[in-house]
This record gives sequence, C-alpha cells and structure tokens, in this order.
Amino acid sequence: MSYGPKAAERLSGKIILITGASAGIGESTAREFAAAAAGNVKLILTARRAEKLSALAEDLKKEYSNISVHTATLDVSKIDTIGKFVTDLPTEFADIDILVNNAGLALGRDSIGTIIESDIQAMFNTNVLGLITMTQAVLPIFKKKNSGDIVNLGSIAGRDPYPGGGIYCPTKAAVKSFSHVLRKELINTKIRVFEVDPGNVETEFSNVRFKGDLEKAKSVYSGTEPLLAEDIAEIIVFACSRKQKTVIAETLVFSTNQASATHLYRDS
Ligand code: 8X3
Repeated sequence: MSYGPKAAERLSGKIILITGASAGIGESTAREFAAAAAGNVKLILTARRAEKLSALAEDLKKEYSNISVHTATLDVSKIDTIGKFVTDLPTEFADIDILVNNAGLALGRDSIGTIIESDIQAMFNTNVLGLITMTQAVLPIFKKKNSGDIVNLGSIAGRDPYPGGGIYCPTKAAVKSFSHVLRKELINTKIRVFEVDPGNVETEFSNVRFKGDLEKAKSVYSGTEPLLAEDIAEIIVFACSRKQKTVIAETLVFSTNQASATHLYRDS
C-alpha cells in the first residue's frame, strides 16, 4: 500500500516500539511500517511469546537488509517491569519516536456478577494499567525532544458497550478517556496522540477471548467479512506518516458488514 510520496521520508529512521507484536494487529503493524519505510526503520517488538517475535524479526531482516529490529519478551500486565525495560533499551533503540500501545485482550463474555476475578485483573492490568504505564515510561523521551507519536488501540467496545463486555468495554473506554486527557495535556507540544478503534478484526483475539474454543471464536465472524489485522495496520501507518501538524485523533473502523458493536450483517 502506498501512503503518499512523502510517507517513506517521514518515517525514515524512526524508532518504533510496538507492544503485542507477536501476532495480529501488532505483527501487521510492524510489517506495514517496514514496508512503508522500505526497511529504513528501527523496530522494537515486544510480546509475551519470544519465539514468535524472533520469527517475525528474522522475516523482516530477510526482506529488508537495512532494517534494525530489537525484540524483547514483555508482558505489559506486569507493570513493574515496564520502566526498566524502557530505560534498559540498547542505545541504538533508546530514543523512541513512535509508541504503538497495541497489547490488549478480552477474556470471556460472562455477565456481570459471574465474571472470574482473574479475568478482570488480566484485562485491566493489560489493557489499562499496562498501556498507561508504558505511556508514562516513554513520554519523558518524547517531551525531551518535543516530538513523538503515541498510538493507542481502543475499540468499538469503548464507544458502544455491549452485554458480555462488562470488563473489556470499560477497559477500552478507559483507553479512550486516557487518550483524550493525554492529547489535551500535550496541547503545547508537537507530540501526537492517535487512537484507532477497530470493530471486528479476525485475529487471535476471539481465540483468546473464548480461551481456545475455536468454534465459538469462529462464530464471531461467521457470515461476515471481518477486517484483517493488516487493515488496521494500514490506518496506524497512515496516521503516523501524515504531515507533522496532522493528528488523526480518532478513527473508528468497521468492515462493511458492521455498523455498531452488535449490529452485524451475516449472510448465512
Ligand atoms: C474488539 C471488538 O466488538 O469484539 O475490540 O469488542 S469487539
């Protein structure tokens, strides 16, 4: 995909930190940044699954001889580890330019009153506390140079809460609120805050939500044509490769089969 004649130049040499980069939107975003900058980027890829990250890094290095990739096992829900991770980055990767707060998950569709405590904690720790802590760790780097992009992955769930989303929806509403405050607090800087709110995207998201019940996971998308991870990655890269003064503050992204969290057209 072409992001316009200046995109590669604008992304050139950027140091880009992506959380949850081992699969789905995170992985696609890494690939898309690499493609848009013809490999002229430095990627910091973090996730819980080290082997997947290494395989992605190998792939990218094979495709782009000029790319630099640093991989690190990081579980953003373990918020005590985030500060040290950022301060201990190798010098070549330390001066981050773009932070993509992608790591996030939903667990279950249980009604309020029956939600498992560990699921509540995992969702809030990852989607909210992890995202906030990572942002706080990176922000001083951006403030020092008065530039940098923060991309927060929200969701339709944060705008349009639905039954069965008693925890996931509030976590994404918290992300939205956090993005708004951040954008307002940074009004006198050149730091940009983007939020991308996807609807249904067919990734491992539903496999995780339904804890490996692949039938249930598949049924989320059956009869629809869901978005793919690369569709969201394109929007992230598009936003980050606009002119410095342009802030695509919020983007709600559906497939043509979807009009709200619960309004989906199924052709079978
Ligand atoms: C994922 C979209 O509708 O499953 O963020 O909550 S939804």
